[in-house]
Amino acid sequence: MPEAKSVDWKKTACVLCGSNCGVLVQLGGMDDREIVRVRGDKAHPSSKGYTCNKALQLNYYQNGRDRLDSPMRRREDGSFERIDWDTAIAEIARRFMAIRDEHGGDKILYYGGGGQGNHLGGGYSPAFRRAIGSRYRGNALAQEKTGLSWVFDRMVGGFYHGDFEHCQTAFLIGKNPWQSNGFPRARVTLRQLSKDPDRKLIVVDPRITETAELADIHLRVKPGRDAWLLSAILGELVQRDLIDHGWLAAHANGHEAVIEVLREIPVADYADFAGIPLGQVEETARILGDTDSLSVLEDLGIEMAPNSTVNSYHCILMFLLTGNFGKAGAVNLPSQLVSIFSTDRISNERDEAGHEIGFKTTPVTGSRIISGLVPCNLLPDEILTDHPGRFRAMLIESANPVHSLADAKRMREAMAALDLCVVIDIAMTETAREADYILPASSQYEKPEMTFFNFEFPQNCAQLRGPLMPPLPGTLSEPEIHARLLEAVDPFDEAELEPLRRAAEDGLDAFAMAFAQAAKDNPKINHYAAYVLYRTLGPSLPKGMAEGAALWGVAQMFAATEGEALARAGYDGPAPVAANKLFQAMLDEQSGLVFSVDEADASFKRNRLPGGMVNLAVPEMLDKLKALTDFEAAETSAEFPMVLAAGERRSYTANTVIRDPAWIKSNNALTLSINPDDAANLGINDGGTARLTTARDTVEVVVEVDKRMQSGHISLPNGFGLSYPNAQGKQVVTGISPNELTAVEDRDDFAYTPWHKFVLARLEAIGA
Ligand SMILES: Nc1nc2c(c(=O)[nH]1)N[C@H]1C(S)=C(S)[C@@H](COP(=O)(O)OP(=O)(O)OC[C@H]3O[C@@H](n4cnc5c(=O)[nH]c(N)nc54)[C@H](O)[C@@H]3O)O[C@H]1N2
Ligand SMILES: Nc1nc2c(c(=O)[nH]1)N[C@H]1C(S)=C(S)[C@@H](COP(=O)(O)OP(=O)(O)OC[C@H]3O[C@@H](n4cnc5c(=O)[nH]c(N)nc54)[C@H](O)[C@@H]3O)O[C@H]1N2
Ligand code: SF4
Ligand SMILES: [Mo]
Repeated sequence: MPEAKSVDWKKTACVLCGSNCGVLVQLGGMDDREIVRVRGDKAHPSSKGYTCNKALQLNYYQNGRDRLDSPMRRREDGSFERIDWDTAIAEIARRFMAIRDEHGGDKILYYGGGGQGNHLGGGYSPAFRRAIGSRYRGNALAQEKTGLSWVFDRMVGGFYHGDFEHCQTAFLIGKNPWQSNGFPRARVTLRQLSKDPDRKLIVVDPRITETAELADIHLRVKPGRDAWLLSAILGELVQRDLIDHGWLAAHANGHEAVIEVLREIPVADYADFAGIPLGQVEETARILGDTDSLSVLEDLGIEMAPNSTVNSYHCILMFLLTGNFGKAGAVNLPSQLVSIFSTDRISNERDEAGHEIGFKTTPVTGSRIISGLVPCNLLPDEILTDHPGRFRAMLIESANPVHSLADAKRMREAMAALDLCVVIDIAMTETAREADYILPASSQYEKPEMTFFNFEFPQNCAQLRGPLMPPLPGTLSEPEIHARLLEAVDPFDEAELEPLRRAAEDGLDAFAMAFAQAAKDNPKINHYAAYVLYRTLGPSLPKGMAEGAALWGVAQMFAATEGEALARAGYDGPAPVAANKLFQAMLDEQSGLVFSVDEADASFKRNRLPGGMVNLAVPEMLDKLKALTDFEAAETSAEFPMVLAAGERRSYTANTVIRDPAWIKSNNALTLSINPDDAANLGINDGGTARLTTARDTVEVVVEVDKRMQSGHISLPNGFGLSYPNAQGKQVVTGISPNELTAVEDRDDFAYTPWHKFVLARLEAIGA
C-alpha cells in the first residue's frame, strides 16, 4: 500500500453497507487517488467512531481494476467499443425517444437508483424519465422489503424501526447484525444487549450466528418454518393474556378479530412443527409480555423465505399486541428526509373476502405493484413475451440485477431481448456486460454523495459527503449524466434558467424566492425540479458540490412537512428559512448532523392511518395466518433433500460493491457451510469440493464443515461469482454466483419476493 502523502484526514462515509458509518480517510498513491488509511469518525452523529472490519478495505471499491473510464457501445459482433460522451448521450436519447414514440414511454423500465452508499444520483433520474415517459420502475427493495412495506402501510401507516441501543428487549428474526449491521454500531450494541442482565436479546435463526451466540434466547427454527413459530408466540401471548389491553383500546383498531384467531392457535403443535421446544416459546412470550420496551427487526432470513409477507405481518402484530409502538426504546416511525418506500394507496374497493382490489399492477402479468416497484422476480416474464405491454427498454443505474436477481440466466435472456438497455455503473459488471450502452459513473468518493437509510428515533441524522478527489477522467456523476440526457430530449431555453442562476449567486434566501416564483410561472420548472436545481443552484455551491443541489429541494419539502421536528433540531423559522438553514448546515457539517428531533408521540402523528390509530386486522394476512393450520410448508424431496440459503452476509461480503477478490482477508469467505453430520453422511471433508445441484444449475463448491449449521441446511455467501481481471488482465471468476442457482418461480405468492434463503438443493461428494 502506498504511504499517505498528507496527514490530512478527510471526512466521508463507508459505503459497504447501508449503515454508512462516518469515517476519516487519508489519501495517498498517484495523485492522491488511493484511500490508504481509514478510521471511524467520532464526530459522526450515529456511528460515533464505530466501524466494522470492512471499512479498512474501501480502496478496493475506489480503485478496482475494472473501473469504467469511457462510454461504451455494443458492436454488431457483440463486443464493446469506446465512444465519446457526446455521441453516447445523443444516441441514447434518440433511441429512448424512438421507443417512446413507437411503443409508448411506459415500455421503458428504470431499475436501480442506489445501492448501499449512493442515493443522491438516483434522485436526479425522474427528470429524464419524465421526458421520455417512463412510468415503471424497480429496484432491489422489490426482492426483499415490498411484503414488509405492504403490511406496515396498512398497520402502522409508515416505515417503522426499532431502537436497539435503548430497548430492553430486542427481537431479531432472519437477521444477523453482527455481520450485516442494520442499526448503528451493531457489534457494540449487540454486546451491550448481551451483557446487561436487565436486557434480553432474542434471535430467530436456523444457524448459530455470531448474533445468536450473544442471545439470551436463540430460537433455532427449521428453515422456512418461521410462520408457525411466530404464530405460536403470538398464540401464547394471547392465550396467557400477556397482551396490553389498555394500550390496544387506546391506540388500535381491529385487534379483537386478530385476538380471536390467535386464541385458537395450537401453540404446542406449531412450536413442534417449527422445530422449537415449547418451553422456549413460553419463555419468549413471557419476556415479550413483561418487557418495558421491545424493538423488532426482521430481515432476509424471513423476507427471502416462504410465507415472507405473512411473517412481516406476524412481526408487527408482536410489537402491537404488547403495546410496543410509539414509545421510547420500542418501535417508532422515524422522520425521513427522503422516503425510500412510497406509500401505496390503500384501496377501498374490496372483494367478498375483504381483500383489496383495484390496486396498481404490472403490464404483462397483472401482478401487484407494491411501493411503486415492479416485483423483481417477475421482470423476465414482463419482458420475455410478445404481449404488447411488455417492457422493451431498460435504464439501469447503480444496480447489478443480472447478478442480484433470481435466475441469472433468465435475466440475461431478458436483457438480450430488449430493444435497448443502458447501464450506468462505475465498473464492468455482470449487468453492464449485457447492455447496449454503458455509461461510466464517477465513484462515490469522486462526487457528493448521500444515503437515505437513516432510520433513527427520536433523533435522526444525515451526512452529505463531499468528493475526496476529482472524478476519474472519462467519468461523469449521475446528476450530470441525467442532465445531459434531459438536455438532449427536452431542453430549457437559457432564458428560463438564467434568472435562477443569478438569484443563486445572491444566496439561498434570494434563490428560494426566485425558485418559488419561477415554479409558479413555468410548470416545467417543477416537472424537472432536480435538473433545474442542479443547473441553477449547483454552480453557486462550494467547489465540487453542485450535485448536492437537489438536497435543497429535499430540505424544502422536509421543512414544509416536518417543521416541528426540524425546529427542535435547531433549524427553525418559516419553512423556506428553516430549510435553507438545514441545507447550509448539510454543506458545512461534513461529519453529518441531526436533522430532526421527535417528541414521544411523533409516531402516532406520522402514522398515515385514520386518526393515527394502528390497525391489526389485515384480511389478506389474517387469511394466511389462519391457513397455517394446514401445516403446508415448502418441503425438501428425495431429489433435493437440503435447503440452501443462497446469499449469506459474512465478514467479507458487500453485495457486489467491491469486485476485487483481493479484499477478502478470511479463509472461509467463499465456502459452502454444512453441518458435520451431513458432511460425514455425504462423505465430504472439511475443505473438500462437492457438487451442488438445484433445479437451475450444478456447480462445484468448496465445503466448510460448520457446527453452526443445522442438519439439512447449507449456506453460501452472497456477492461472489464475480468476473474480475487479474494482474495480467485475464478475467477470473471467484466463488459462486448464488443466482445461477435460484429460480424466479420460487417466490412469495403475495409480494413475489424471492426465496433466496430457501433453495431446494442436493450436495454430492465429487466422484460419488
Ligand atoms: N457484511 C455485509 N453486510 C451487509 C451486506 C453484505 O453484503 N455484506 N448487505 C446488506 C444488505 S443489502 C442487506 S438486505 C442486509 C441483509 O442482512 P441479513 O438479513 O442479516 O443477512 P443474511 O445473512 O442474508 O440473512 C440473515 C440470516 O437469515 C438466516 N436465515 C436463513 N434462512 C432462514 C429462515 O428460514 N428463517 C430465519 N429466521 N432465518 C433464516 C441466515 O442464517 C442468516 O443468519 O445486509 C446488509 N449488510
Ligand atoms: N441469491 C441472493 N441474491 C441476492 C441477495 C441474497 O441474499 N441472495 N441479496 C439481495 C439484496 S438484499 C440486495 S439489496 C441486492 C443488491 O443488488 P443490487 O442492488 O443489484 O446491487 P449491488 O450488488 O448492491 O451493487 C450495486 C452496483 O452499484 C455499482 N456502483 C457502486 N457505486 C456506484 C456509483 O457511485 N454509481 C453507480 N452508477 N454505480 C455504482 C456497483 O458497481 C454495483 O454494480 O442483491 C440481492 N440478491
Ligand atoms: S460495512 Fe461496517 S464500517 Fe462500513 S458502513 Fe457498514 S458497519 Fe459501517
Ligand atoms: Mo438488501
